[in-house]
Amino acid sequence: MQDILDGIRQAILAGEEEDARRLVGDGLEKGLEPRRIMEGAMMPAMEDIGERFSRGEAFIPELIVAAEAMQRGMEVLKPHLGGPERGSGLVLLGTVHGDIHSIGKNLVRMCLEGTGFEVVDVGEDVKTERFVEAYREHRPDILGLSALLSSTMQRIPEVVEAVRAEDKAAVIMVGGAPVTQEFADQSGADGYAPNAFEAAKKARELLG
Ligand code: B12
Repeated sequence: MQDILDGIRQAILAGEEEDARRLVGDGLEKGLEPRRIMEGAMMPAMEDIGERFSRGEAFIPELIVAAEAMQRGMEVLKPHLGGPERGSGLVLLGTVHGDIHSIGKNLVRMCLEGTGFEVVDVGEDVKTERFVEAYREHRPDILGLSALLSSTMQRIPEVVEAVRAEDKAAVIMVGGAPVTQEFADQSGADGYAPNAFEAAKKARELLG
């Protein structure tokens, strides 16, 4: 099994979309748990490429092809993340203004959908006013905010405040690589989760 995990990791790093898709399928067929594929191969690949980028050994085009290979693998994984429950609640989800990172948010969406939540995904680079408008329109049970840059995470408290002005009782969950429990608390959010699996658990917990 380790060879399949290594293969998936290599395929994502090299931006080989077809290999990523095929190997994720092979792993599932051979009985690998979706969570193990995610945490043992796909997420480490993105961490690797991120570290190479920080060291100046990888550049934006490599990040983009790796991200695309990751998305292809995720498409294969998605139907296998499903749980039997339905009707858990509605989550409005988006990445904050100035931030175009989508992979983590999409993964959170998949895990929420897989565990019975309905998700309205407002996309990336979402202005604070747009979050408020969408909140007013959909009246979700939970608002989920994603931020991947230390600069854009500063938008989180702003969105929390604006949405709470619309609805004092809004339940807000936040996440993204630079976001911590401490930052979530300081921002006035109700919940934080470090990854998509924990996000689905946290959403359930927040709704009691
Ligand atoms: C892929 C990538 C890109 C791709 C994004 C493609 C896409 N469609 O998403 C591209 C090439 C476009 C990109 C661009 C940039 N990037 Co970039 N990128 C990454 C990279 C390599 C991986 C991110 C990722 O997808 N991770 C995998 C997912 C699964 O993990 P995740 O996003 O953390 O999400 C998980 C959790 O955080 C959590 N979560 C996420 N959202 C939410 C929401 C809720 C509600 C909850 C509960 C949980 C939760 O669950 C998720 C799933 O488990 C990271 C490095 C890294 N290791 O993170 C850099 C990184 C985030 N990028 C970085 C930078 C600097 C940039 C650029 C500024 C580069 C540039 N000079 O142009 C631009 C910014 C563009 C912009 N305005 O947003 C830096 C950020 C540094 C910082 N702390 O501010 C990083 C850390 C790289 C580095 N080491 O320097 N990037």
